[in-house]
This record gives sequence, C-alpha cells and structure tokens, in this order.
Amino acid sequence: MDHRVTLTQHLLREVEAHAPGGGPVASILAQVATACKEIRAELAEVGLGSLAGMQGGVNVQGESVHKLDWFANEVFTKHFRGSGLLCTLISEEMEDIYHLDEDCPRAQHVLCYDPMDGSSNLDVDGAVGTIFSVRRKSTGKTHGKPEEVFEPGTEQVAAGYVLYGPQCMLVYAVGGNVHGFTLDTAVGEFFLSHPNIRMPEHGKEFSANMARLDAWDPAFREFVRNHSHGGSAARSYSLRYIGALVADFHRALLRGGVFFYPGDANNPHGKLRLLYEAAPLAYLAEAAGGAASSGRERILSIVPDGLHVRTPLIIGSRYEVSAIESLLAGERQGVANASLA
Ligand code: AHM
Ligand code: MG
Repeated sequence: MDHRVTLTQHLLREVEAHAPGGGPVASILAQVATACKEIRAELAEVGLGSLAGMQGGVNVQGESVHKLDWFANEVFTKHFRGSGLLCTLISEEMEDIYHLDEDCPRAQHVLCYDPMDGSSNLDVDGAVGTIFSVRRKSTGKTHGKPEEVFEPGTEQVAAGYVLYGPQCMLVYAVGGNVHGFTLDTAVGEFFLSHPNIRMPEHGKEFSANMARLDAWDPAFREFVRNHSHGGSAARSYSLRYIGALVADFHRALLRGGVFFYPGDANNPHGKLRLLYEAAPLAYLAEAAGGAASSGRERILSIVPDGLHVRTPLIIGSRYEVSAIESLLAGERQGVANASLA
C-alpha cells in the first residue's frame, strides 16, 4: 500500500520550512483541523440531533444565528482555551476579541475565523465551510486589543479553510504554497490529496448572487453581458453559485474563474467580512497564483479599522479578476471625465 502523507506530517515539514517561527503555527493548524473534525462529525448527524435549526437571536452582524454557528464557535474556543497556542481569537460569532490571558505569556499568535461559513445552506443539506487565518500577536500597545489585528492581510502567516461537502477537505496556505487534504472518515485523519495547488490563469465559470445584478456597479453587468454566451468577449462563462463562500471559492481555486460579491448603494462594502472571510481567501488565492481585489485595491493591502468590517470581493483567476478591475477603472475614469466636461 502506498504511503499516505497525513496533515500532521505535512504541517511539521512544510510550516517549519516556510513560516518564520513555524512550530507553533503547525500546532495551531493541527488544532484547527481537530476542531473542524469535531464540527464535521456534528454536521453529519445534524438532522438527527438537537443542533438543527435556529439558536434564536442575532449575531454582531445582525444575522440570525443557527445552532450550528454557535456550536462551531464553541468548538473553537474549547479547543484553544488553555492550549497555550493562541493569545486571542477573533470570530464572526463574537462581537469582541476573545483574549486568552492565561495562554498569552507563551502564545505568539492570533486566530481570526468564521466557524460556520454559508450557514443558510444548513437547512437544505448544502455545503458549508470554516475559514481561518493566523497572524502574529503584537508586542506593542495594541497587544490584547482589537487594534492588534488592524494590519493588512499581508501580515497573515497562514490561512485556509475546511469545506464540509460530500468529502471533507482542508486547504491551507503558508509561505506561498497551497495544499489540499481530504478527510478519511474511517481513519479520522486528513491525508494529502491536492499537493501544490495552482489556480488556473482563467476559467469557464463565474459565481455571484445574480439576483443583485441591478444594484451593482454597471461594470459587473458589463462583465456578465460580455461574457455570456453570445456576448462580445472571446470567453463565455457558465454561472455557478452555491451561496457558501468556501464552496464557491474552492471551485474557482481548482477550476479557475471568478467569484464576486460587490457593494451596492445600501451596502457599499458588500457583505463579506475582511478579517475572517476575504483576507484569508485572498492570501490563499495569491499563494496559488490567483488574485483578489475589492475593485479598487488588492484585498491584502486593506487595513481594517474594526473587527467585523466588510469589503467588496472579487476573487479567483488572474484573467477574470483583472478583467473586472479594468471595467471598474474604466467606469471611474468615465465618471471623472464627465465631471470635468
Ligand atoms: P455567513 O458567514 O453568515 O454564512 O455569510 C457569508 C455567506 C457567504 O458564504 C456567501 O458567499 C454569502 O454569504 C452569500 O450571500 P447571499 O445569500 O447574499 O448570496
Ligand atoms: Mg461567512
């Protein structure tokens, strides 16, 4: 039987080699994987147990909380409290930072995460995910405060996601390398299945909530129209939308193409959160040779000024991301010229 590389073996080798101070980062990612296995086990049984349905109440974003949103967040806090691995947790489900005083003297890192991404899919047995990002804790005045993570996404030292689909996959990036693992449920281990993932230069699919088309910048409508079958562009696309960012991004990572969630007049920054959704996936996309933009700037350059700030997101293959950026830039130029005329 061929030797199979476990996630733990891989982390010890890869993270030590590529991330400064790699040892703790490898342990953090291994602990994230353990937490996600616990979440996955619960997801597999959810229709039979007591975690189906809504928790009641809304989170900091004003969104209804599923019992599994809450459960998944608890799994993370439980696995890291007292572990000595992390100083601070920042989650979509917690308004404030979760500072682990007792772990801080030793721990060197902060974890930003969305424990249950795409949770509206839970009611229909659709794909959901977990997104995670590791940053170094600050040693200055911001230590233990939200401002600790008010740094651009380039400061991330590792990022990744788990996709709870027909298979459970964990994908992580560190030091410009992206690797994917598939959970062998019989063994309870993630094994390397997708080494050195590279995002195709362009793809055949785009992904967006098309019900919002009329609310977006005209540039997005132009992209869709030009790239529809019979449109003016050389390439034409099929539309794919799962409604869980992890699942839609995963498809773009493996097959190429683009996902976008623009802003509109009511929500100029769109829906997706920078620290634990856009920035980690942007880190992965760039490491795999793809791109991620807000339409105005590189996602990894944006400096957050709050834990739950949002950003428009255009992410995927370089060709498609830059095609949309060019249309947006052309539109801004047109507006500027019109105001001068
Ligand atoms: P969530 O983290 O609260 O589940 O919200 C984020 C999700 C993303 O997974 C997905 O890309 C997006 O919301 C879908 O939004 P919409 O239903 O507006 O298309
Ligand atoms: Mg989310």
